[in-house]
Amino acid sequence: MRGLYLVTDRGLCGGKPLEEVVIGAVRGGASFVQLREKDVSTRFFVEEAGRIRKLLAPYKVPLIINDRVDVAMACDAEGVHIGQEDMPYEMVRKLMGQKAIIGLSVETWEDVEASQKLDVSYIGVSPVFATPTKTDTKGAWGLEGLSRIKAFSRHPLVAIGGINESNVKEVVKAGADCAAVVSAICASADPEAAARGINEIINSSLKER
Ligand code: TZP
Ligand code: MG
Repeated sequence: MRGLYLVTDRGLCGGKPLEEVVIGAVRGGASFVQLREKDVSTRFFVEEAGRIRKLLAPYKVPLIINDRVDVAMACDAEGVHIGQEDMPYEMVRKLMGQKAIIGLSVETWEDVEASQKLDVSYIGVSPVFATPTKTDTKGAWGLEGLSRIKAFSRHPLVAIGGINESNVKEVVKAGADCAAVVSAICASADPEAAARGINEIINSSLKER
């Protein structure tokens, strides 16, 4: 897991269709797309996931579904992202199979320690910086917390929370393998240009590391 990781938020897309934002982000260089839906029906979610999976297939970009293992399985998504209160990792692995990408959010040091016993595909360091996009979080890790996790963890790190073009270099330098971004792409008038700008910084910073 390396590079730019788009997490969607339809509420932040303004008038733009979500599909347009996703395609723009991928053309701009996003390597992973997580479909995150909090307020849609299951029917809508599975239909949308199926459409986005088809959209991503020619680009070979994996689709990761937030929270919902059933939706991921129903639309044959490559992965699922779970939080500490979602279905436990072992159950998700059993349902999704060995090849699936399974990401787990870590919000406390105890979460980081516990994750070392699990064969997750990555841990989501959440949030690195406080962000209005998600406010039900437990305090921000900051760059210091991220470095501390990098030194300790055997898993790839996906950093999320308040990341944009102005700070992504520091985030990668502190240890993120992937930077996950919501508003800096979804709320941009030009998601492709926004993704390209951030992705170029991620790639150059990874090379310098
Ligand atoms: N999980 C932790 S922070 C966050 C999520 C989904 C939102 C990040 O949004 P933004 O707009 O990139 O700060
Ligand atoms: Mg969740």
